[in-house]
Amino acid sequence: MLIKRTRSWELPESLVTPEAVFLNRRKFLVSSGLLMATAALGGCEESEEVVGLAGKGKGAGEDPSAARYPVDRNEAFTVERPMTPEKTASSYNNFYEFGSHKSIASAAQALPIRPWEITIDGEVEKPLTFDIDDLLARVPLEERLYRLRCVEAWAMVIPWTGFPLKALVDYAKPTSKAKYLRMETFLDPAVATGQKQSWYPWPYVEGLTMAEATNELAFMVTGAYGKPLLKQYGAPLRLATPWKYGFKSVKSIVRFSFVAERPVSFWEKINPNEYGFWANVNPEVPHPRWSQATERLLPSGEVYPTKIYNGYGDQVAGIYAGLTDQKLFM
Ligand SMILES: Nc1nc2c(c(=O)[nH]1)N[C@H]1C(S)=C(S)[C@@H](COP(=O)(O)O)O[C@H]1N2
Ligand SMILES: [Mo]
Repeated sequence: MLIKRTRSWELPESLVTPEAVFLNRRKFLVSSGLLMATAALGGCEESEEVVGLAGKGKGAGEDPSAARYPVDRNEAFTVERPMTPEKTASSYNNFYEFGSHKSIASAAQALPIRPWEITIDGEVEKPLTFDIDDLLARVPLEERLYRLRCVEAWAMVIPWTGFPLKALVDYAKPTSKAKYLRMETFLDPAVATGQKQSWYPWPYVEGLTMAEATNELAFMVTGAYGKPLLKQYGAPLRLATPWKYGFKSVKSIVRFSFVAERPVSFWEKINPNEYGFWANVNPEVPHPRWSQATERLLPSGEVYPTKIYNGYGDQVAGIYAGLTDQKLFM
């Protein structure tokens, strides 16, 4: 099916509010009969397919937030290294829900990312549940170039789109009892076959202290490479904490819980001797089974010395002053 589009909803960001983008897009769908077709099909997955036929292409086109991308880069967050090609970043992933190897991108396409409800609960003034598109329609987005350093000693440089996690914390209104933020990935073994492996403690859980969660570097990611997040990156919402090993950057989040007790994360449950709560990058603290002194930048494999806090010490070292009794680097 070929559809001629007027593209009135693709006006530059500066000329329209996000809400107007959505309304115009809806109008477009009605006038072309697509919305009725979608309604008749009755499901979100079908509507993704219908929109995909309108020519946006796989990945970007199926996502109702596509019209918000690309956004301006915040040049305050940049990296003195070459950006990883999109082809590499989108085909070499850790996402154990879809397999314990790096080639999970095609398996991850089974994840339905609409509707996507997010719950905020625990020590907050009022628990909330909202839809990802309600959030995306309201929150200002920016692009940041961030390092990504996996505990396995490979590294990338990725242009993430998103917003500071602090904005979500402020919106949630945590009480004074909240000491940690616990984040949880979806649980759906029917689509994520890795979750059928019952020896893993599903769902994937990660946590930050409130000081970490409200640090300017802690970033909620909604997109990458100028497009809505592809499923393999953890669509529609994942974390980026670039001063920590990559496993802290939990994917496909459905729940944010403000809690008094330190959460035990997925990898910490599996092997507390190798993966701790803090997981800050440090060249001088080896993993029990390998050195962290250097890292391989993908795809070239070029070897660079690892930097303390992955090069972000100026922004985050202050968080850890006084925490001398903690294993901050594992
Ligand atoms: N839910 C979930 N989140 C996850 C993982 C995972 O397996 N499941 N892997 C982590 C690890 S080890 C890394 S290095 C990064 C990888 O992110 P990327 O695939 O976007 O590069 O995601 C992290 N977040
Ligand atoms: Mo990782």
